[in-house]
Amino acid sequence: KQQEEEKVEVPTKKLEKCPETSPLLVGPLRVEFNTPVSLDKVQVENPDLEPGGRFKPEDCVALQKVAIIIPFRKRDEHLKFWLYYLHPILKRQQLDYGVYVINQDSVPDEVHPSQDGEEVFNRAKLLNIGYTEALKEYDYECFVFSDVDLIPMDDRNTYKCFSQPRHLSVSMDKFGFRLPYNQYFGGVSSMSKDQFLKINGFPNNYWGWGGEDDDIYNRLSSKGMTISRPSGETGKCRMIRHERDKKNEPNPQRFNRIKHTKETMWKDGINSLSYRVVKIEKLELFTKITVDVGKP
Ligand code: UDH
Ligand code: NGS
Repeated sequence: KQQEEEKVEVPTKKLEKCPETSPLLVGPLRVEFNTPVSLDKVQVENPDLEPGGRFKPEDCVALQKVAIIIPFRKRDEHLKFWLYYLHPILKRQQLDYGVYVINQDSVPDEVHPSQDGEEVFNRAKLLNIGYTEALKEYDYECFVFSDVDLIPMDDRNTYKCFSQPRHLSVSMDKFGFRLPYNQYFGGVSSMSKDQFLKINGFPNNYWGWGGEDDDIYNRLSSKGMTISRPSGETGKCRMIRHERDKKNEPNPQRFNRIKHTKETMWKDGINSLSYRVVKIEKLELFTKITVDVGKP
């Protein structure tokens, strides 16, 4: 009788920690982008997600709480593939996770209507914003920063954090499944809150394409951290082919900027981040945060 009453008072049974390696993993995956996917299909296939694209395993306590941050503007087709492939993978990895799409706002511009008033894209600043906004919502301990067009080809490439900052997209199809150079830190990476704060987050002043990932690498290595990576086999991934985006032209200042990371990183980072949230949408498959990042 007494036991029964206790059960009523404590409705959730005490769960064990999830195992270090998820038993649900299947290894190599088929990844292709020939057949478009619809958000409806992805929703039907993932009925177990909480609003805003949140998930946690039902029968064990996830080892990490992970916020996945995606820098974004006008890549809806890519995002559909990303959601289609990644949700099932992340669930099999038994993570307690949420997906945050940080959408750089496009303000209609009366003077140049054809350009849709777009400002230059700023990937690293969007990532800083994602870190900040995700933490307002949940006590995340790990942050995965992922381009929208990169899909892992093996679910053993766990989207979590390690004792050193992790580079996950180590073996991309477009580079012949090799690293383009040893210090390459672009594509998909992960960092614990501590690791991220140790480097004052990411630079906010890389407008346009290139160099911001090298700046992040410089920050990490100047603080004595090393890069952790999966094997070339586990780290295989495919990039969705695309043309260069408008308003994300190569940044001519990038070479000069990455030479001075050590001096600039304490002035420019999470401690100097400023932006304006335009809209937060809790969609079924992800949380979309539209932001005004300002201009160069
Ligand atoms: N991104 C957007 N919208 C943009 C620009 C960038 O969502 O307009 C995001 C997206 O998550 C993307 C990431 O920022 O995956 C990195 O930007 P990128 O895809 O432009 O970088 P990448 O190095 O491509 O993949 C560079 C241009 C390649 C041109 C190849 C022409 N064949
Ligand atoms: C380097 C860029 C990185 C970029 C990498 C791969 O040259 O930002 O190429 O680019 N660094 C500089 O320009 C300083 S990719 O082949 O994916 O277009 O991530």
